[in-house]
Amino acid sequence: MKRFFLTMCLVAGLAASATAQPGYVPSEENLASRHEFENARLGIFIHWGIYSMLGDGEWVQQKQNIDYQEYAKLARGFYPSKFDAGEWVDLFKEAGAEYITFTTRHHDGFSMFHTAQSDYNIVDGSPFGRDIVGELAEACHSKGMRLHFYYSHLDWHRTDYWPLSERPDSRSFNRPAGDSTSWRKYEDFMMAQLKELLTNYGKVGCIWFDGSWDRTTDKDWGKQPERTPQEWNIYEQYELIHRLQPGCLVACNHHYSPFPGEDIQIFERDVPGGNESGFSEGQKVATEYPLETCTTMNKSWGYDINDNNFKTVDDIVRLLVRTASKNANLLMNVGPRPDGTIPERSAVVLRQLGEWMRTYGEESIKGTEGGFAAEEPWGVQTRKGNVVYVHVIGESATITLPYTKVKAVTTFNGEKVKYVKTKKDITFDAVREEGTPDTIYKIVF
Ligand code: FHN
Repeated sequence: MKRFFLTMCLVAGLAASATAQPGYVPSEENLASRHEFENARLGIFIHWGIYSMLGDGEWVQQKQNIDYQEYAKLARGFYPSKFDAGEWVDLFKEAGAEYITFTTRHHDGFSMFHTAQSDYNIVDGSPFGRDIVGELAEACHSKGMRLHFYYSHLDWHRTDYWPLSERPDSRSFNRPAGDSTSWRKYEDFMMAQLKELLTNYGKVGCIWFDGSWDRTTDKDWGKQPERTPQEWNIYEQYELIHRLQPGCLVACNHHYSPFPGEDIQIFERDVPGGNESGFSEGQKVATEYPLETCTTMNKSWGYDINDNNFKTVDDIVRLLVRTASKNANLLMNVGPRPDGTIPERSAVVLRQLGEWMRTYGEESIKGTEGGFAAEEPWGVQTRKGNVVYVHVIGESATITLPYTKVKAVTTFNGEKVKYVKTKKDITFDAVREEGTPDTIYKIVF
């Protein structure tokens, strides 16, 4: 009887997971990666490619409607003489980041890694001739930084991609139209590149897809999510990734809830549940997946010489605290210059963030879970073990929280704080100290 009961539970469990993720059950290794990922809480996004030479962001080809062959000539002048993968990784480690997500190939189609699938790549197509992804991988692996790869689904360079986009605003950039076999060729190209990325660079923490919105049968742009994946052969891609590296997480920035086979949910420029960016409308926050919010340090992803709208370290700390309180990682972007250096404003802010992380973030952000309560005007909460961290990032306030069995309320440094206890809650004065982005109190159970 007991065995029958166990079998039924197992069958019911499999059925439930089959409904949620048809054909995909994450491996033990994958679940362990998800767990590691969730503990990280801070990653660095790097948008870097030949577009950085024009200093007008990674969409410059689209913005300025540049002929595809003319744009491709940028590659012949790309020589980032100051690029030093080790220096980058040291800086990102100093900031407190646990992983980096690098644009191996953005929408412009130029591969920042050595690929045998096309000469339009950093080794065969630029005078620099060095495999940037390879050097980053080596630096990451030797310095203990996890490495994630951004990979664009859409492509503004290849002729076998055009005219596959169905967006009304899409452009040919003067490409001749592909023939009827084009799509299959393009799919094969992506599969072969993914295989290279997953076999030539050691352990990969995540493949982070982007750009799938360019080709969809969903003419309402977002109202029929179930129709999107078939357009991109994503299930075959996801299967390949999980087969080659079972621990590699699959992410896709399609702005919907995760599709089967994906391992994390992404929010672009939004704390999960919010929709300030306009990208997150209708995107339900999944409870069964790790979450990630990606955002820019100024307003641009790729290097933009005129964009001085940099966030301050206080802005970033508050954002990090808010994302952590929603169980999400923050993936903070930098857009390196064409010479391979990280813009000073970004580097300075990252170092300041690192100081904050070492003092407060290691304990109250990394390895924490979100708070039990929603965001309040005064701030948010995170928790770890027997401690709830109260982050006062807004106005000082007298706050009442529904906690019982409280042993103590203290400042971050452990000084006792007076509180009033009732049978159902505690109340204390949460004061935000002048000059700090976040004053932290601990509730110890
Ligand atoms: O078009 C891209 C953009 O250039 C950038 O890479 C961001 C990062 O999330 N994603 C796309 C827009 O959704």
